[in-house]
Amino acid sequence: MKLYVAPYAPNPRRVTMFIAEKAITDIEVVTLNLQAGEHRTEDFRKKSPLAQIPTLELDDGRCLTESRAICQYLEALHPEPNLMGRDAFERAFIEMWDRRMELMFSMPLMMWVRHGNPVLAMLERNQNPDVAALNQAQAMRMAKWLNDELASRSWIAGDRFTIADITAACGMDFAKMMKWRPGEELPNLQRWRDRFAERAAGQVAA
Ligand SMILES: N[C@@H](CCC(=O)N[C@@H](CS)C(=O)NCC(=O)O)C(=O)O
Repeated sequence: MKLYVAPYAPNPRRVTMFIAEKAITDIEVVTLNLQAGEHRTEDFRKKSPLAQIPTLELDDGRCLTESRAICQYLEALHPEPNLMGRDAFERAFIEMWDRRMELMFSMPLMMWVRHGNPVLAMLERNQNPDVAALNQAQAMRMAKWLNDELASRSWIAGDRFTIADITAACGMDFAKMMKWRPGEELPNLQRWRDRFAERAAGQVAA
């Protein structure tokens, strides 16, 4: 199988962190240059019609996009260590947290960066400072809430590491491009990120 990624791109990193936690070694990683538009070629659109990465290409040529769908596929192929839940309740509980982290935390952080950092103007062609500000405010509200949640547990979805931690960390690390980190203002969130750094997923470069 081949996984298409790009440096600094948070959604592909969600999958490479997932792969690192599972210690999967048989996936070839192919790095695209987004600045050069390598994901927008006619050839690549046959694999990923929306011209997005990550894209996982199976050995028989079938392709999956959407980072969470790719993770779900890999979880089925490599059930241990479990990152997405074992029984009906736990699977739904982890998905609940993962969706919160994706839609209410990482997405606003990413939109803040995409609309607020001039380096990304070639990807986000209609950069809008108001969109950046709205998303920054939403992300900061969520960061504060998450900081309070993490006062009483080690990981986002409970007492063990899951995909929800990976999803949150990808968004958070991308926001370094806006020079944001939780730091002393949000100490529980910072401690969670420091714990994350000690794991296999924490070794995956941005
Ligand atoms: N919902 C998708 C989002 C994928 C996505 O936005 N990928 C970005 C890189 S992080 C991309 O391909 N951007 C290309 C572009 O904006 O032209 C997922 O989770 O995989």
